[in-house]
Amino acid sequence: MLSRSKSKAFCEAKSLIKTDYSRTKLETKIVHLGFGAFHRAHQAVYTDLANQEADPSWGIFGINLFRKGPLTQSFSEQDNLAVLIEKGAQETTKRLVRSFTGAMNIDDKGVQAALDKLCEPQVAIVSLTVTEKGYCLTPEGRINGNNELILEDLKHPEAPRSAIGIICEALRLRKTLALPAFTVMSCDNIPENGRKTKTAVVEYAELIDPELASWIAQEVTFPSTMVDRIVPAMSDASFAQIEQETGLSDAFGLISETFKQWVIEDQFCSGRPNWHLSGAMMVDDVLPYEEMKLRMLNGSHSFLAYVGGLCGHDYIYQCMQDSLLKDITLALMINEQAPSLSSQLDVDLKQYAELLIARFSNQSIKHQTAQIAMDGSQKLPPRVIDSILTLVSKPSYDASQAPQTLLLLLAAWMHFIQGKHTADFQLIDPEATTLKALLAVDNDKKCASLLQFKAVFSDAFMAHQDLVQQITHFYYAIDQQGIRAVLDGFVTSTRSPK
Ligand code: NAI
Ligand code: CS2
Repeated sequence: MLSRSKSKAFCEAKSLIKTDYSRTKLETKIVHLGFGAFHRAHQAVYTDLANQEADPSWGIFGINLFRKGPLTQSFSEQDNLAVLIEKGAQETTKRLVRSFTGAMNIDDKGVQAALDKLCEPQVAIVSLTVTEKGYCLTPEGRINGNNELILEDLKHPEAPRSAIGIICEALRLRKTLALPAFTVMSCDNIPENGRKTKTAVVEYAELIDPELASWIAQEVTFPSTMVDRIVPAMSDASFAQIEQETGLSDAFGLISETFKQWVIEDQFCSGRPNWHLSGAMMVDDVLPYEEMKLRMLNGSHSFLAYVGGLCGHDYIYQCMQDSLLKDITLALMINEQAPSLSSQLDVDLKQYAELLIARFSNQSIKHQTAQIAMDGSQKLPPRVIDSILTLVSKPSYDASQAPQTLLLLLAAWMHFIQGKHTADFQLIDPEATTLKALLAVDNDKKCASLLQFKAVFSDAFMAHQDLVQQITHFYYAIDQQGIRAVLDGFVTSTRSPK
């Protein structure tokens, strides 16, 4: 039942900026898998603003694959409206996001309800923010036939649990029903996210029905995207802040930074919203943007999560108040990540790095280092290992120029996952069992043992003995002297940014 008073309060709240197109025109043309914080503060906003400019029919229905709770009912009770507060260093914008048509948890409603939604004829796009692990890929970017969810889905593909299995089954049903295909658009922080999603879906389909796999390969488009906006997980304090700043209580409310960026490969087999009118860049090749953002922004985030976390910083903005960490982070971006980028964009990378430091310094954004530290096994290869391997493969590389900060990051991660820096540590990583098994050795063997973890330390990486020695050196330096002493000595050997 729709609670009129709640949606009325949302619509009448004077403090909120609102689009004013008629929501009766909204149709569920986008189904989003992974109805988490990021999607609701990023793609949903671009879609809301695009609807305002032209063709307000692009509604989004959100589906959570693994989350229990009264979501479906409580979201509809507020007429599928949500508050978003955008905070810059000085300025604040409070908006109402109006582009949703509904939402559900599969754990509450069952997978058939999700498949029914995906098979509505007008659905044109299925987008995803299911975290890196949600794609069930091997480190080489192929479908992981040993992944628990994939193994289960292959036993009964008509009742899938993985995002890949659900997309494939929905496409199979649409093919059978002679409905048009939909575009599958990943919005996760994965390099070449479109190409990788296509590989996952097509390779999974091949295991079930090779003819379906060919149909998908021909009919479905998988655009790559670069997505950017810092949207921390909500806490009791941030929900209370929304209530205090707007007078509205919203279990779906969010606080994000003001900055947002979206670069999209323009390949949509069944149409798309007018995102180009709401600030998204439609391009032929997203890879240079993805690489720049993943290595410079996300790589620095991971550095701050592990090194900052070991230093005792709970939030990213606190890391930026630590002038040594801030200087090293800027040097990491300019001296190590920027030279690792494979193609040049018309972007001043020094200015880009400085903008990132300013964004990280925003004290209104309570982004926990512990949140970014999660799932390191998935995040380190594209953010750190790929950069290192690019740098060492350059003809001009000599071992005296090893990317020290990236190697320190890896050594810090090896300590971080042991949790000695904090009382209530929980290792959150899809590879936690393997990592814990590798750590179940005597203290003096832990470093060598973790270096056998192939998902991060690939054969290509381990072939560089100088890198392995440097990580080992940093590992023992942190062990014996503590992270602070290592950082103090470290800055003198870091070239200052040019
Ligand atoms: P969140 O925790 O609010 O939501 C995560 C969503 O992923 C939930 O719906 C959850 O049910 C789903 N999920 C988790 N594991 C899954 C699996 N194995 N299979 C299918 N679904 C799964 O997180 P948030 O903030 O929405 O971030 C999600 C992703 O969005 C990130 O991992 C990242 O790739 C991307 N992103 C996030 C940004 C941020 O600042 N929060 C910014 C840029 C990208
Ligand atoms: C972060 C990202 O959680 C993480 O790993 O690095 O979610 C980061 O906040 C976004 O990519 C910013 O766009």
